[in-house]
Amino acid sequence: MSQLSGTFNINRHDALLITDIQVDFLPGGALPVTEGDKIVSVINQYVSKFKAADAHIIASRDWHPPNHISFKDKGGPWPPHCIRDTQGSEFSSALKLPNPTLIISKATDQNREAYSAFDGTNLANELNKLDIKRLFVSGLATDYCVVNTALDALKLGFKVVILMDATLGIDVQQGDVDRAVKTMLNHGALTAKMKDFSQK
Ligand code: VGL
Ligand code: ZN
Repeated sequence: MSQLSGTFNINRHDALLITDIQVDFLPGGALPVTEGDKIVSVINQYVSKFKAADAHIIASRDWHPPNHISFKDKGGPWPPHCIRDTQGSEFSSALKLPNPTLIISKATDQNREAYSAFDGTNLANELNKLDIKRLFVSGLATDYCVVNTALDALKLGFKVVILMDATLGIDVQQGDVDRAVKTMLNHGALTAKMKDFSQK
């Protein structure tokens, strides 16, 4: 057998974290990530793989109140987006979330920005309850939610693998995404693509 593939064997101590695959972050939405829709089918493939290996599926969502501090009219950097319980905050209809999926809502306080899925949520507790040791991170946006979530996970002692074919970023400044990836690697994250998983 070739050793060139199958680097990662997924098990029940692993979780696939699907970051913010919401209508507003996809083409046509309020804060679209260019080609963000292209990774949704890849994420669906990862979901199948992780399900088959008895691993956990977690989906985060940006879940802002109507006057969130990050919105331009409140002095923040972003157009209004992902306002809770609106169409823009819904998960993409192309995303195939299985049952059960653990849903983590973040940045829910009007006066506080929170890019990390750990910030102000019970994600760390949930991971510990489920005995999850390693997070495979996918979704949007590499240079905001993904990097902040990954760094918090590493700080908390979880292993982190960034799924490079299943994440995309905004690149407000050219190079932001590359810098975010370097930062995650410097803090101990690994990267992987579909070919790095065993085919079983
Ligand atoms: C995000 C910009 C604004 C993210 C959230 O989840 O990456 N980016 N709000
Ligand atoms: Zn936001």
